[in-house]
Amino acid sequence: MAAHDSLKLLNRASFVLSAPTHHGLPADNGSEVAFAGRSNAGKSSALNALTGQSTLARVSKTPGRTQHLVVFEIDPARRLIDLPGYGFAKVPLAVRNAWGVAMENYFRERQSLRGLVICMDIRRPLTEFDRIMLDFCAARGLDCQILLSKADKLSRGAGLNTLQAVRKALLEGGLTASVQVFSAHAGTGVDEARSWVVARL
Ligand SMILES: Nc1nc2c(ncn2[C@@H]2O[C@H](COP(=O)(O)OP(=O)(O)O)[C@@H](O)[C@H]2O)c(=O)[nH]1
Ligand SMILES: [Mg+2]
Repeated sequence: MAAHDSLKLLNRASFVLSAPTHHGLPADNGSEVAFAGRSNAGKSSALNALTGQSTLARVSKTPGRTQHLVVFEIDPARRLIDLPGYGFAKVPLAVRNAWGVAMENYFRERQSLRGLVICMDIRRPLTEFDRIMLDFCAARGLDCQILLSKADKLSRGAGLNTLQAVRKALLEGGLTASVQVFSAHAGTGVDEARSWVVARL
């Protein structure tokens, strides 16, 4: 699909509901792509950039707020799912455990899940929680795209070095996720990420 058509499709996304577990999600048919990331990694900004809607996902300056799965519907058969941010110290341990259980169940049981996008701040990629998400994907053979976000914070050369380092780490870990640089602010990699998402919907 041409870049313009990918944007046109994703631009239709609108908020439907949020739910604490996957049991509250819409019926498990059609296809959906989920978005994960450490709190403050730039996930909401990425969702806004991909959909071409500046206010779709709330861009929060206070990390760790969203503890629900948030559903954006493109049409009755296609959805984007904003997963709760993880790994933020101010979230109580009990909530973090509930997070782990909710995520594991979602990844294990959700038939319509076609791909996962993981946002990682390019200055701090592959945290412990990122690796847990990658393991969930590996466990069910789910396609995964890593966005090395906020790439505008690094020089182009430093960004490309991180890209190579992350690819190498994935290979060494036997993981098959694909990786790209991304900046919601500068628009870097937005077309590439859009086509990855649309190809899985
Ligand atoms: N420099 C820069 N900052 C970003 C970018 N994307 C997000 N941010 C900032 O990072 C912070 C967290 O962004 P947000 O999208 O709310 O992250 P989330 O918690 O993962 O949903 C905000 O202050 C954003 O303005 C980017 O591409 N470049
Ligand atoms: Mg957010």
